[in-house]
Amino acid sequence: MLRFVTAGESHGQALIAWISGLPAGLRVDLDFVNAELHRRQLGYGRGGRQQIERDRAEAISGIRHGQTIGAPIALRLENRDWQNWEKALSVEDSPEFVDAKRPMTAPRPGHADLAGALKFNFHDARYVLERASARESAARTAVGALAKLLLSEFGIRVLSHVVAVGPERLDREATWDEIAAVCANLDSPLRCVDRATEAKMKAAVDAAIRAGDSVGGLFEVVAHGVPPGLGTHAQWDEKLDARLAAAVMSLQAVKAVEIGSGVRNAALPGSTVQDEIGYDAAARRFTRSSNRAGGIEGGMTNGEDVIVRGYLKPISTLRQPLQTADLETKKTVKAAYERSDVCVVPAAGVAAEAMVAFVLAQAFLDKFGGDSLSETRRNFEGYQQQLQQF
Ligand code: EPS
Repeated sequence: MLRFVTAGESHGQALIAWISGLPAGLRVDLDFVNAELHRRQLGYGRGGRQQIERDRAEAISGIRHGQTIGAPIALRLENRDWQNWEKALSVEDSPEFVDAKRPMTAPRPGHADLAGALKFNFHDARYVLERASARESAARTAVGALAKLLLSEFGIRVLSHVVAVGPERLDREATWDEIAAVCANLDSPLRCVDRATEAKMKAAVDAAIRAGDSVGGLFEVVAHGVPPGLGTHAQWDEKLDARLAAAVMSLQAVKAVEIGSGVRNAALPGSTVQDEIGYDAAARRFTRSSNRAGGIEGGMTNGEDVIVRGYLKPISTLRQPLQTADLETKKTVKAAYERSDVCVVPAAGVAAEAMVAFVLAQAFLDKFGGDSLSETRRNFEGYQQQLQQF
């Protein structure tokens, strides 16, 4: 069973990811993992933190001589900012550090601050916000890179692009080649496939910066080369669309998830939203005239690209803060402001690629199994033959 958990606080010593269930014999290129971490750090509208961090994953178990060994993998990502927080967040309750604490008692509307303070009975939201921070998505990105390495052994790639920032929106579909090209271009400010739209998106970020505000948006994750038959229609909690939605929804600031053009389809006649079926005799495969289903029908992949969209609320840390109530005095005050991002849509897209890749890798191993990669490959090839002979 493929699974992972993470540990770590935004300004603590490090982020940790623990991954179990990858087959033995998978080549692990840590440069690829680190390149993914770098991609997550990019994007126009990020805060000062990304100038401090140089995210890199160190493997401390489960990978030997460049490959997985069938043992749990632990990854460690150092927080460079820790050196500025060692006293404020010291592990020991040392009296000499009492004054160094940085309590936060003015909860930001929209952040985990108030709900977490009530739940854990803290009159200081510091511990809550430290763990709730989207910094945690760096650990997930490292996990997702391992999932991508597994998937790429079978010709599956997972990438993303930005469809909307604030009110500015790409008004057409992007092709796989366009998405691959914009992902390869690390200088692209917002990873949008259309230059003119991207310029408008950038202006929307600038306007938010000027106003002390923040902007949300929409990213689209696309998995290319996915075979039909991952996931199942048989049980609610095994349906692949449900698992993908939960995985992407679990990312910080994501408030809605869409598969394919699900949201738009709801308003259209049934005859106009399905993807008609054909057959390519030469390639011996079924074809589709469109992909509005986002590659999933009945909770199973259908052989088309898997398309998952995530809608991000504008992040809740505002330089012009909203009204809140102090956790101690209960008096009306302005919400706390800490250094923050103004726009995180491209970064969230990279973290969402990781989540989609992980869920697809899970579904892939559910179907093909294998304790070693060669065993997984045998099972996969047998299925490919079955599809060819169908
Ligand atoms: C983040 C690091 C954090 C935040 C952001 C995500 O760094 P810091 O709080 O030190 O500036 O920029 O987290 C949030 C948006 C949030 O609301 O907590 C990162 O590495 O992605």
